[in-house]
Amino acid sequence: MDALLKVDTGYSVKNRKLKKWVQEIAALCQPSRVHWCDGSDQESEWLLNQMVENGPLIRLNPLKRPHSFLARSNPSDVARVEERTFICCQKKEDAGPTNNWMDPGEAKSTLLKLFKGSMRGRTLFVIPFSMGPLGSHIAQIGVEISDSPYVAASMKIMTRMGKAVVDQLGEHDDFVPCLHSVGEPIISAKDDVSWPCDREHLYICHFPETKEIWSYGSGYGGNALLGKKCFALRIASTMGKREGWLAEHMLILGVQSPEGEKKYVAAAFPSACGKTNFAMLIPPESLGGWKVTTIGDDIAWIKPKPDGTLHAINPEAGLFGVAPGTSELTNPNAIKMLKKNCIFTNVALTGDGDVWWEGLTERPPAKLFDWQGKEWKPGDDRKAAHPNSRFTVSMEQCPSLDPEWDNPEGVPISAFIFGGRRASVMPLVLESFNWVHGVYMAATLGSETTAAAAGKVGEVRRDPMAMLPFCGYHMGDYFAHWLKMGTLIKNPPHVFCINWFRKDKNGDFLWPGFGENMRVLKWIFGRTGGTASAVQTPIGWMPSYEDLDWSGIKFKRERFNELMSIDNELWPHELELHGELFSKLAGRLPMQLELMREMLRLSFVS
Ligand code: O2Y
Ligand code: MN
Repeated sequence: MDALLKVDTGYSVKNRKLKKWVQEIAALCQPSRVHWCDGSDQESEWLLNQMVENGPLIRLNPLKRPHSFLARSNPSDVARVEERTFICCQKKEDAGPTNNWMDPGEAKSTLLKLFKGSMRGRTLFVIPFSMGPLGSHIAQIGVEISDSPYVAASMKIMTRMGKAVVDQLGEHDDFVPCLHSVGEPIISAKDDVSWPCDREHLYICHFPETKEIWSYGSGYGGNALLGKKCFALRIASTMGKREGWLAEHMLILGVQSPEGEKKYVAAAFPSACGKTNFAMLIPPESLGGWKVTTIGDDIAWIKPKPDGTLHAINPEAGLFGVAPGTSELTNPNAIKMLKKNCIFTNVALTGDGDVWWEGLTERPPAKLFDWQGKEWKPGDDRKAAHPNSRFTVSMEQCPSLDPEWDNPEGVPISAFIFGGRRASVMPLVLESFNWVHGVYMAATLGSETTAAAAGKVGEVRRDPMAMLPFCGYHMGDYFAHWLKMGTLIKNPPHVFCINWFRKDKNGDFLWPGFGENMRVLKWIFGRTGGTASAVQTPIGWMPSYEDLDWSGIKFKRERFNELMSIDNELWPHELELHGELFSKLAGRLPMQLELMREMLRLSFVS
């Protein structure tokens, strides 16, 4: 390594593979300094202070929002970029038709040219992190190299990060190297900008066969915090397939009955369908003492135990939640969680140094600075906060945090819930007939696109298991893996589909949602214990009006019937659409799913 390069280890690193990799990357990227993150609070202060001094952070008013910060990104670097996300495996067909593919050799030679000298003038941060409780048999270790202090500070919140991870790794070779550069070297002092990025050469590349991640050009969220979508979903899903476990885009929550019986469920919803709200649900008091506790809001790693049960951990240690729409009404626990120690990104700034976003209050403050720092007033024809603006906050600040959230053994899963946003067709709740049918329901999950998502508004996008952008291999093989998992477990969890978003003919939502979702969760809880009744329909088991607990609200039977109705004309069309997804996967689609579609189709033939 260059003798002039300042290396700030601060602690001893024995791992030869890790040291060698860091040296090679430093030689390639040519940073001015190398800093090995220790994960301490002092280090975090140092990172945050330097970002307040040089951008991109603004310190918020400590009286309003203690120890919290606002980051403003480059206006072109505001979200995950699916078009520039690649699975780089040897054979294109192993990535499947739902992923972008690049040949690994070609990806590396393209990216090596970009990484060469990409960190000039910057500090290279070595960020050791554990996905999952340190030392858990379900957890995995990664090391991210990044030239972004925003990434280093965020990884401290989002993962278990620092020296303890290097100690845990010892001399083992088993870590996932995650290389990241924002791609904007500082050649002379005037070149530095507060949010560097290189949108013209954006690549988020995953190498599942060698378990590596290379990300270039973006400093935002899922593109840059590589422990999250890149490792914990895309790479981990391929590891799970090889090793017999599941890496899923699922929240995990605990449900406790008034009698003290506790169960855990894992739920998958596509992005922007209210996962964080559901993970922190506050049950209505009228239901009499039900409690919901939170293990995680986005990702679950799920492994079979020798006794045939499935146990899950949340591999993350923080939330990177979407701000717009989060309010005292929709998610009071999140509002409490955000009172201090947060990094907000691309929300609006109030005149008195606090944050605001659409939906936080019924009426916006009279004067704001929008997410780009421009003056903004109510009635202006643009949003004050970016629709994908975010908060980064530690799980430990969650008021509904489950006492088992950090248990290295994970928690036992009694039910899987899959949900999309559907104005019609899908009833409020549905239980599968069996595991294969459950996998079918999950595989054909669809959701209508919103303004924030890709596609025309209202178009149904098939999002199998809510994993469309996150499965690191062929979707047909992924379905086969789910089917196989059912055979490895003694009592597979019950599988449910939910839809909070069904509308009436006037376009109004039929279901109140939020805390009232507890009524559905209570039925699901009862079904897993064999205490709740259901009626059989052509598409699964459903509650009758009497099977849901209506204490404390007036919800008319006719409205319930509309919410649960199965339209004999829409369903055959829906099954045709499932067929469109399946034909894309032809050749690798498990036969059981095609047979299940045929069986469902026949039940609608009169
Ligand atoms: O746009 C981004 O980079 C964030 S995307 C995200 C963040 C947290 C949880 N889920 C998601 C998602 O897209 O599913
Ligand atoms: Mn997500």
